[in-house]
Amino acid sequence: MSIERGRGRVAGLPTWDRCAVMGVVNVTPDSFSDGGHWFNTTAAVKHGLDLVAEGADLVDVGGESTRPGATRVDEAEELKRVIPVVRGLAAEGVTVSVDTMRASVAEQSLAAGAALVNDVSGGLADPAMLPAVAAAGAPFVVMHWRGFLAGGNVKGVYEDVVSEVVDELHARVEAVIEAGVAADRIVVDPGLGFSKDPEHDLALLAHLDRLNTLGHPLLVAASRKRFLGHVLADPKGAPPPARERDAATAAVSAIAAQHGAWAVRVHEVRATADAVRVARAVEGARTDGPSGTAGRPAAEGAR
Ligand code: PMM
Repeated sequence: MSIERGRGRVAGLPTWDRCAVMGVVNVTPDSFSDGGHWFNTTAAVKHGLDLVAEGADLVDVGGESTRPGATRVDEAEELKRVIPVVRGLAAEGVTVSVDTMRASVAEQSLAAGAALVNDVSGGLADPAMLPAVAAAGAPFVVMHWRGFLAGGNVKGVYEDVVSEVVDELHARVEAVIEAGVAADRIVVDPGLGFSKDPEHDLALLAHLDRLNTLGHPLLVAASRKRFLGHVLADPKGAPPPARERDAATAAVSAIAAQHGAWAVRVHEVRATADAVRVARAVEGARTDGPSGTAGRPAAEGAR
């Protein structure tokens, strides 16, 4: 049970000797798991600082829900939600990531102190995104994405989900590099729940080693997602509500950390902060030498 190729470092970000914890602040009225609770600047900044106090290494700020069926917010509204929160957290010394599909939001967030751009579309939703990220020299999360999910999870047809996600992410990473983003600033993410059914998400988690062959630090974002509701469903098949999926989320965090994930993105930080520390301690107790390639430069070695 070694930590396979993975983890690595992301140029332009701090380094951690274990899987990092990315806490989520959704400044939205409708995000599926925590929407509505942090929908004002002061409360959102306070929530971000609380997540840091609980052990978050980075805080991911988003102003647009990406849940299936959600309608897009307009640009002005997204900017109004996100920028003051990014600025407030960055001013407190927090490493801030901005969760956006819009180049303008990414650019203004970077100017306001964000350190990382997290785009669930991997640069596909806005043609100006990759040039903006490249020009800023910012680290960039490339998530596996098959398009907007208007009308539901309509594009989740796979013959071999793991191979297809790995291949599609590989192609996307090539395009991102081609657009001028430095390879050592690229993080990859399988996009759990995006155009994926529970069995797809579980297959991807069962094969994090295959995702690590992409040669980029890996972000795993399982927090409170539908597949966990499916796993935890009662005998009648009723899933627990999103807020009752945090212990299951922490279990995924431990699995991800053990398999070399660079970071996990979670709404409830405390349990995951413990999980990644336990995974690190167990790794440190190995007697057969250093495991895997934790700490190796990102993007070393192609698939
Ligand atoms: N999932 C959501 C939002 N942002 N970012 C990345 N990189 N990966 C994800 O899987 C992801 C994301 C949706 O979850 P939320 O609305 O509960 O934050």
